[in-house]
Amino acid sequence: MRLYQRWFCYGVCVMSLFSVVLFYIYENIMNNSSVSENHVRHRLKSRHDFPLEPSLIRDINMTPKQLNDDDLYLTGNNTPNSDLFLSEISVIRNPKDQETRDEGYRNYAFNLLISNRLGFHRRVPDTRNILCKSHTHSVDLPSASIIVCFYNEAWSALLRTVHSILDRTPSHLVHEIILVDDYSDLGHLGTKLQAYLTDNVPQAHLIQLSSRHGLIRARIIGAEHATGQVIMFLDSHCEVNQDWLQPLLTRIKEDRRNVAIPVIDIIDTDTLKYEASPLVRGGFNWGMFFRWDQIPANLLKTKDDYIKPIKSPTMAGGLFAMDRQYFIQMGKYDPGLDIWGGENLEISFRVWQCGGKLEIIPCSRVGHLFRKRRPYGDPQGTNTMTQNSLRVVHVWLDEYKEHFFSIRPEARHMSFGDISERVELRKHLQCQSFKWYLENVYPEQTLPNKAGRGLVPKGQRAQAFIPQKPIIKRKGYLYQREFNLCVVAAEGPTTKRSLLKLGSCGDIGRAVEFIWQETNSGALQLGGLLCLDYEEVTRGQSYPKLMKCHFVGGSQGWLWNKN
Ligand code: LR7
Ligand code: MN
Repeated sequence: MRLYQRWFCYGVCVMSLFSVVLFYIYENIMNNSSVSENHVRHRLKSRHDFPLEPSLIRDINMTPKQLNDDDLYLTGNNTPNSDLFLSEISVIRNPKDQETRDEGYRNYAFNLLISNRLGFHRRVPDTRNILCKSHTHSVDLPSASIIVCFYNEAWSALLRTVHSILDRTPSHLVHEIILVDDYSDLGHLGTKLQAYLTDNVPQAHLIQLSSRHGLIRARIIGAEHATGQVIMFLDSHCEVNQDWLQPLLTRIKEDRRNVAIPVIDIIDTDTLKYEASPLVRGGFNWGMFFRWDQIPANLLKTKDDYIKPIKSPTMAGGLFAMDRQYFIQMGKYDPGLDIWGGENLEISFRVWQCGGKLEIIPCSRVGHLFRKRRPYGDPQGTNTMTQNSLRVVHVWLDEYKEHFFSIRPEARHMSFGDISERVELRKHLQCQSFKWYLENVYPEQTLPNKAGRGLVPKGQRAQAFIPQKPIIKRKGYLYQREFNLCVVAAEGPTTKRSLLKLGSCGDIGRAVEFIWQETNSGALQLGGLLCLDYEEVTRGQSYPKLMKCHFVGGSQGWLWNKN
């Protein structure tokens, strides 16, 4: 009996090794299969011979339509989003490059040298869940007026936003692009921009405001000029992803009271790398700051739950689609909100309390440059965020505004202007109480502790989702005893997108890079570095790969199968 068991075990081991070998053979065949793919790959290689000149880079980015295999174009080593490519185009070759880079950080808070060298067109990785990729969209969708407000935005970032829309949106869905210049004082945004748009982007209207309005009133003005059935707001440093608009429009067509929000991917301010964000939703803290929350586990049970609309208590603010008439009927924005901040929570509370819904649409993804500081102030030098928050709490929070004051006692006696019209609007729309909102929309929200400490974040800037601190449940090797092999990273534990293989376990007891940590979110983290992720997809075939950890489950949540 024992002998039988042993032979059985050998059999299983040999079979599994065999399948690993088969898997690699398959990979190799896939990588060398068709003549056209080889041709593309060869061409890419020869065209990317280093050092790269900016003109050449733009040329590469201008020609994606000639390529047959999108995925190949996007997953190679020298694609416009690869580490290698981005580090090559970050090279400073002369004092002028250095100047561009410094000026960029000073005026725009990101790496302008890379942004300029990327040009107006770049392919970005398709970060959608694989289930989204087979969706077909109705041909009969409302078209959108896409509204982009900007103040002193970098030329290349602004025009990459515009061109990404044109490059990746079916043209019949772009009713118009409305650019609202909020009284910028940078030379390139005046007549030069108008001339560029006239020649190259006939769908665009440029509205130049004659004084600084701040992003909220600028958006109201943009929306008042719009004539499309839907309005879609974007920040002026975004890159939209594949089929981003259709899922948003679909949801609004289903019910005009749905306010549809894309997943906001991250464009890194230093490298300009486009990276997928994990699926999270919007919340807030009692200091009236927006924050990202994990999605409650009971909403993400099946595979399909990851692509269905997800109700979100709040929105980050900058990127959303709304039926235009509904936007007007719901009171647009509070025009008393100045320059920056607070309008995101205001519109979130208002929509929920007055009969609408905020939904994050996982199949729609848009990249946003998350800056570490805001590179502009407001003309009066006041703190608009606090004043704006005061207007929001006084109109929408009822008795819960005391929680805000317990954290911000100094705000209690600050002025916030006349809010009577907004109070009237709330009555007119017959909106629910804030208590109703907390109980029905955001039951996960907790009330501040008595001391009220620790709830006001240090900065007031928009942030990408900050990964949770993992709790490690256990650590160990993934060990194959008979052959003394371990599950290891095929390309090493520090290489992003590395696949796995069975390999040497190294120096057992010492080699940290062979140790897997299992966390409370179900993550499997190798060597304390990258996590096993199944979202990344190559040409229709999906294998788990090592990716940056986010510790929110989803594509990095693993279960043990006892068998
Ligand atoms: O006075 C101004 N006039 C403007 O037109 C100030 C800004 N703007 C423009 C600006 O050029 C940009 O296009 O308004 C847009 C937003 O300003 P950012 O990019 O400085 O804001 P942000 O990305 O730091 O801030 C987030 O929160 C803001 C609160 O008022 C707005 O809602 C932003 O749109 C919002 N951005 C996002 O939601 C993107 C995801 C960020 C997160 C989390
Ligand atoms: Mn922004």
